[in-house]
Amino acid sequence: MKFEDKKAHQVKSGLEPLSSTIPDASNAGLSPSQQSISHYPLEQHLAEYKRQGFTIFRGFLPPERVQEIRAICDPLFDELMQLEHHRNNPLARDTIGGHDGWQEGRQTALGTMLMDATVFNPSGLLLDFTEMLMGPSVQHDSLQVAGYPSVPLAYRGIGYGWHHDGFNTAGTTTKKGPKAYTYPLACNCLTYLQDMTLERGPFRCVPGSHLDFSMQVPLPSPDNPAEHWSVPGEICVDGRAGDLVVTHCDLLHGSTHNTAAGEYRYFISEYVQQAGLPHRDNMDDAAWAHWLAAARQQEDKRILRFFGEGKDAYQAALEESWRQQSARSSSTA
Ligand SMILES: O=C(O)CCC(=O)C(=O)O
Repeated sequence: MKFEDKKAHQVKSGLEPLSSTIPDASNAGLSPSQQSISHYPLEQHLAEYKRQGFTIFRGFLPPERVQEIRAICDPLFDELMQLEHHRNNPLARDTIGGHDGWQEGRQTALGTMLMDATVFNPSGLLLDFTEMLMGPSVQHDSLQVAGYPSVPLAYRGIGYGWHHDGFNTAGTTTKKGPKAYTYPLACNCLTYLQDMTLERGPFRCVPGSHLDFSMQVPLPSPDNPAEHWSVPGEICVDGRAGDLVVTHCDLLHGSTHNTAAGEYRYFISEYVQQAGLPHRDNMDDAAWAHWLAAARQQEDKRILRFFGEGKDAYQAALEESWRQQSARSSSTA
């Protein structure tokens, strides 16, 4: 199939406001700063997340914060896009931070700003919600900002880059068919920095694919090259500037090409995982060293745990329960 014919496989329903599938409910239980972000309680976000494999928190970042971040990222991505590998592949995205770290000069300040905007957001939502998803022991894995260059208009509305995220179970079995809900070992907290119109390239996913082992990443073929994938059941998510989308690592998801002329497509990715798993970022990164130092001083177990330190009551209780279980099984052996 030629690229032109592929357009017939684009998402038919366009941008679907997924949050409207959740009935209105009292936002009792949310703190005042959380209430300005969500109109329903965290339990309902959790129910939505379990059903769909993701949930959206509208207006997680205020517009001035979004602008501040974009004003810093624009020149940084201008420089990155000059690099040789972009000349050879003008469709490719690039990232700042993540496994390369935030140590380098002016990027450290950006890393601090992004950590402040997301994990240390005044609403506290990111930590509260990821703890709800994975139990109270969550830790940082990787923080980065991804930027996608604008590509020719012929790519408008075309999805690509389908994948499951790190620590998914989908890639570790040959099973097909329904899968019971299991809590994520990791989840991506994606904060969008633009209104994700079809031109700018909305987040794409197959809702419910985290509950189905049949939902595998489509393989590229000469008829279906990697940059033009489309997947049955896919939808576009109508993310707006400042919205936070939290995904399950088993959700099949991807991107849409950015065809907004002269604009980068951006998002912040804060990848959060179960404490104790191998993590990609350096926990001592200069960009968040002051939070770690303050947590050590104040013996703030939650933040110490988030940065990979600190044995607390929760871990001690797990170890005690493990000890009791092993004692029981050896006495019955
Ligand atoms: O491009 C997007 O909107 C999603 C990004 C993504 O899938 C990822 O960073 O894992």
